[in-house]
Amino acid sequence: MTRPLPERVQAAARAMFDLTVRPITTPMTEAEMRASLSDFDGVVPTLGDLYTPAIFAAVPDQRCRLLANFGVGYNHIDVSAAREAGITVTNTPGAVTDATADVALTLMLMSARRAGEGERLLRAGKWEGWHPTQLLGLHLGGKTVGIVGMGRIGQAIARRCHFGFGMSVAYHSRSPKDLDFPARRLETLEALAAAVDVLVLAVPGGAETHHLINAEVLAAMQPHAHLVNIARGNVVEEAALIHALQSGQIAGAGLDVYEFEPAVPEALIAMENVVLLPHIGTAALEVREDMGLMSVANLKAFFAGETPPNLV
Ligand code: 8YV
Repeated sequence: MTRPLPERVQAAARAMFDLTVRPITTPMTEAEMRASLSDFDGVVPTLGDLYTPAIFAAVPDQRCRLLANFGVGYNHIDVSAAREAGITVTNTPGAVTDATADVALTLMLMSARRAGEGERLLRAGKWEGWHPTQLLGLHLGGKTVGIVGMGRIGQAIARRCHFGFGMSVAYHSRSPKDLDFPARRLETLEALAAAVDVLVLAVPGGAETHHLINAEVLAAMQPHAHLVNIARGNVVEEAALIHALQSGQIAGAGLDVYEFEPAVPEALIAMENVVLLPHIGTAALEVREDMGLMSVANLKAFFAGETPPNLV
């Protein structure tokens, strides 16, 4: 395990394997990445552990046969290079869905209703008391949410918006989806951006979605609209987002992920109309336990000679 995972997860792994837990919380260094491939049969890596083609190439006779990623997103692993090296990759879908959707709603509400700004005002001792036109935000009820990427997490967000807030749902995805709630699919990202009050990003990270939200898409959004990102930071061209916020092209943003995480631009920190969370999409003990136990189940099946349940 490349980071300390919850005790229940470590215990489950220890019951079946000779377990080594790397005791620190930062991503592995390149030397550690190489050692992970040469010294272990299976690895449970996670966000920030960059398995690039160069890392696989540097360890030609690797011992590792499985990367059982902790997390649904695996854009830090070059899966085709892993495959070429004869290494299987698995992930943890399902376990993360509801918790991540909840954080999308947290960001939607915080951004639209100016919650961060209000809390900062109060904590700074600057609240002079209620009045009828103070901190007026955007009411979400009856508005339109646009979901970019209608996979498991996108659908969980859409359901919360439709059933919980009476919002209309529009989306853009590569292929039409068979959905159990009403939703309108728009052919282009620009058309979706122009049609909605809140645009929420729920696509996987990786080369295909890098800078999907660029200056053109942001320019298509309405000036009262908000952008929410719970996916991966580099789905958004951060410099273009800063420009769109500074110039009033959009009203606000709620972010859980950043292009150069954990670095967060000072320009974003300086703006009142931006909600900044430190990648807490799945940060609840039971969720992290479920994710970890899923990784362990993948390891167990793989080393029993079976097809792991969550093959990438
Ligand atoms: C994880 C996530 O906590 O599952 C994912 O892909 O983004 C988060 O919920 C973290 O990234 C570890 O993978």
